[in-house]
Amino acid sequence: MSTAGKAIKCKAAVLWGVKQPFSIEEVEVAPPKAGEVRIKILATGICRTDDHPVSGAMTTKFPVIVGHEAAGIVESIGEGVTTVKPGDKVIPLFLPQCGKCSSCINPNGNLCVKADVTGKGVLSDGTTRFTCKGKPVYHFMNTSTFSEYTVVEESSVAKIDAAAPPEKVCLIGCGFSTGYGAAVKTAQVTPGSTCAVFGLGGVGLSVIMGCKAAGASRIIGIDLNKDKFDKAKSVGATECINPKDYTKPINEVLSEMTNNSVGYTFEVVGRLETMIDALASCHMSYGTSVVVGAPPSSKMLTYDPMLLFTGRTWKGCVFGGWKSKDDIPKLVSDFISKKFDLDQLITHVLPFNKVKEGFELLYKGESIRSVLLM
Ligand code: PAD
Ligand code: ZN
Ligand code: ZN
Repeated sequence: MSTAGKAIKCKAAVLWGVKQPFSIEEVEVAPPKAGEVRIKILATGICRTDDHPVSGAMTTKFPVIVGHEAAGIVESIGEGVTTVKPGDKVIPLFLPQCGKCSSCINPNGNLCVKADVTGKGVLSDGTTRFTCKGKPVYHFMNTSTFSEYTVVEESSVAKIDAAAPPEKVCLIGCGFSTGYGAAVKTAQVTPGSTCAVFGLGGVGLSVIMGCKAAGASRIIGIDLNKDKFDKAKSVGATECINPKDYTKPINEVLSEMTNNSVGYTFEVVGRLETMIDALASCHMSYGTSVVVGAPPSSKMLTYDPMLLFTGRTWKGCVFGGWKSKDDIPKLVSDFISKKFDLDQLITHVLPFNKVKEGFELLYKGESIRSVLLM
């Protein structure tokens, strides 16, 4: 029996407040309104950004359904939707691409005005499509994929190759593309260059994969957890260091290690201190540093402007600089044609109801990416 046009009751991981545990609840998912798409989620990865509403690092309305790195199948569409149809395999886009705003129109922009950067938690008409125990439940980053069904706007969904394995390509919805794009698109790492990557989680390892693909000859991984080093080396790091092993500032350590030749640095932790460390670690005259880690909400940072005056370039990117709706289908095709490997990033595969265990693995530093199967 078709579910189109009707509310669907299904399981979702609901967060009722800051520092509360995920609670698997029965939720009601309303049918998509005009311009919206209801998706049956098949697989969803756990990204550090999903923890930010839990820890309070990111402002969100509660109750909320987080999750933003997923793959699924279109269940039904609202009036006027033309770019996807029921049965299409898709990736929800936490960074939408409306195609009309100034970022979307400019070839170098990607931060679409439709992105929910302030944590509004509602769709364009100001309401939510989820209810639980009679209360509205808010959306997260236009996606809310920790649910068997979700509703997104047409600008927040990309059709992908039907042959793509959802339990792998879900990573293209965030972590992989964010890191890989930061290297190949935002920094535009050049062949033969030296790169340093601060933070060796799923996103940092994807930066390393991007640096390698761009032909960097030296890629130095930096993390406080040395258990991350083997994996970093297997995806392309040429060496790894732990700042705790040195008394000198890390920029001096890197400068000595490389005869002062670090062309590109990437902050993939999300801490103010490492943002400055990464900036100071790239070459004073020709270096480029990219902020990839999500900055903590409402925190300011002070730095010596001499770091920029001398010639460094300081950049940031959301979703690796990709235009989501255009570029995700291409990245999925590149994965299918084996241009990169996602298996290295997936350390755990768990059933959806083990979402809490998935986060425990992230907190203990034991996982790179855990993928939840619905
Ligand atoms: P993760 O928690 O799996 O990895 C972070 C790594 O940083 C861990 O290995 C830590 O041990 C390491 N670390 C912690 N403190 C330090 C330190 N002081 N020095 C060096 N290493 C340290 O996270 P992730 O890889 O899923 O995400 C990384 C960041 O990227 C995080 O802030 C997340 O919110 C952000 C992100 N941004 C975007 C975007 O579009 N810009 C997308 C996805 C994720
Ligand atoms: Zn993410
Ligand atoms: Zn736009």
